[in-house]
Amino acid sequence: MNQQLAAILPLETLQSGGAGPLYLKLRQSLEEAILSGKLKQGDALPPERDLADYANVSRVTVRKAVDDLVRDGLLVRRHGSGTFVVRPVSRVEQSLSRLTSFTEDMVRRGLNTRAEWLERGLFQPSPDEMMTLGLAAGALVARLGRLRIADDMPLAIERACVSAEFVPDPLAVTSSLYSALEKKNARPVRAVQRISACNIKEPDAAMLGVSVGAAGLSIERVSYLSSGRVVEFTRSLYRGDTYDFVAELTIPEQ
Ligand code: 16G
Repeated sequence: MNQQLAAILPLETLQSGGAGPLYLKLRQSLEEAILSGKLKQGDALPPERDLADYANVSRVTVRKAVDDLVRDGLLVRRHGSGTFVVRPVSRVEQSLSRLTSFTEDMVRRGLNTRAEWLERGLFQPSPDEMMTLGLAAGALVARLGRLRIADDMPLAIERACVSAEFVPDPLAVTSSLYSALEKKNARPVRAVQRISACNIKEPDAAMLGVSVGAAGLSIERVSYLSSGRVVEFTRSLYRGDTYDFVAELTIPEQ
């Protein structure tokens, strides 16, 4: 364990720097290890006890350094499983005036996307889905729930519902929902989006790799075909530390 720790936190760095609180030195060394990639996204931090023994400091000092890094979003504590490294994120700017898909947005930024499927199939619609999608009695709804990941960073959890008429075989949707809709001539041309602030709870926090209570954006998008018919009703949860939604404002014509 000591050899492993020495590779991550060289003792010289920890002991250098003259006076100053011990926890700050430890915090700095840990931060350096994360930013330089010695500790990678998803890596578990060695147990507090081992860190305290290795650095010859008290466990209270270790806890204080770790608390600081959790607060700054570089580490996340998972109940019962330990403390893990979160890669520092560069924020994504998302225009609020263009109706684009997640895949298109990420491709434009040169990021690779993938999804972990949480739900994908045809279901009896809930009263909410029936009303929003304007489904006739007996019609089915396709539900597509995904954890959306860009360059290995989980960014959002999206749960889309679409009438089965437009997505009759949800298992055939392997990447972009919008390109699947396009093939059916049902790509939306207009959408209304509602964004509200929230604190991310479990199990979503674990999936997104953030601390419980971290800031999130809860988004509902209702998208329409040119005929005025609703084609998509999607509820998403975005990480608050990765997204800036940007809207262009103009003076209304007199
Ligand atoms: C975006 C939309 C979501 C849509 C998805 C399609 C927001 C908040 N949400 O993530 O409503 O279903 O794109 O993406 O922008 P896809 O074509 O890559 O599956």
